[in-house]
Amino acid sequence: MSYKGYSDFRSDTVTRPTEEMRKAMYEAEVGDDVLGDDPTVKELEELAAETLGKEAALFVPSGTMGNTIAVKLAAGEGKEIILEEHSHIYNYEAGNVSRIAGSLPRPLPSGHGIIPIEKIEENIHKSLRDHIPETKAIALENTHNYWGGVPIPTDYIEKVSDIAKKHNLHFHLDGARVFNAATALGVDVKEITKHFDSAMFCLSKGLAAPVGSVLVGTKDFIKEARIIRKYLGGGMRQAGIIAAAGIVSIKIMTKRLEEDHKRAKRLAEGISDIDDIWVDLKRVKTNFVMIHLKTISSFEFLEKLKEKKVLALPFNDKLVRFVTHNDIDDNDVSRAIDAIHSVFKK
Ligand code: TLP
Repeated sequence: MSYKGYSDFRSDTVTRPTEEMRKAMYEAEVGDDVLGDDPTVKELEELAAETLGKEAALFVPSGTMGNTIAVKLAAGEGKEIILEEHSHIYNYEAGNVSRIAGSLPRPLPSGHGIIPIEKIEENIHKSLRDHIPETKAIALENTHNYWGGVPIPTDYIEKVSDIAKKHNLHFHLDGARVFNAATALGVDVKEITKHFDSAMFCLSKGLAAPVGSVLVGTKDFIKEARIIRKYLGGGMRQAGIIAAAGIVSIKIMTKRLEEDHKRAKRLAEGISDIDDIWVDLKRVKTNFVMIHLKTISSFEFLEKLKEKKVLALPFNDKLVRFVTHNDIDDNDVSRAIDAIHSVFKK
């Protein structure tokens, strides 16, 4: 289902709203949500809280805002939060972890998103003296973007949760694509989120809504989060118009993600015989395909693909990401496989 003639694999954020979403948006009952009057936003928040098994939820304009609010509440000014070194919160959220939340990130190396448990425990700092910032929170990312959309197994999450409980730390999930993780792991999303104190997920990624993310947690946590959203400028008025699309995302779009995962697998397998690139097939478990280029730069590769009407995203000079989503069909995958083969044809 190419758009303007392009098969767009840059991200699952490029999706256009579905027909059901457009209809729901058109018909949405709305009110001023800053005054607490929008019934559609309330419905979305209740649905999100129930789906993720938490007491309450807050509709926010972006995943970045959801994570920023969570870090500010979970760690806060002058306190540490343990993160994976390639996490989105640490690397790709404009420095908000310190700029806005005022916290000190403690980035730890991992094997494909899994920080060794003992490394986490070693890095928990108690404020023994005035000059040592105390650790207050741990965050995980699931699926993990940088590591190729890999799902983080629930038994590992449980172990980290035990450590968080033992040391009285807040445990936050950057679950921008947590429904992809649940689909890949074959579990209800609650089996993932039940281990966390708070979680953020995006409606505007694989779930195809035009705007928005949701932060979930306890009633008290969300009450505080609402105040921070307001002073960050995230209070939205007749937001039911966009929340209506988010309801469709949760009710319908969460059920179709396996399709995206199968297409990603097909794409990866379809190019795995090309000598000039390397794809780690065993890590293609959700909707991402990471292509390591051996012989040309990402820039050169992407220019050539663009001529064939295929778009993808450079991660670095030799690494390119392809993401499947609701606006990518089997023809787009075939076109991408052919285009990639044609780039390296001898
Ligand atoms: N990720 C985007 C870009 O930032 C790269 C993408 O195309 O993948 N957490 C994770 C794990 C994310 O991948 C993203 C967005 C966010 C948070 C932030 O969400 P938004 O863009 O809504 O602020």
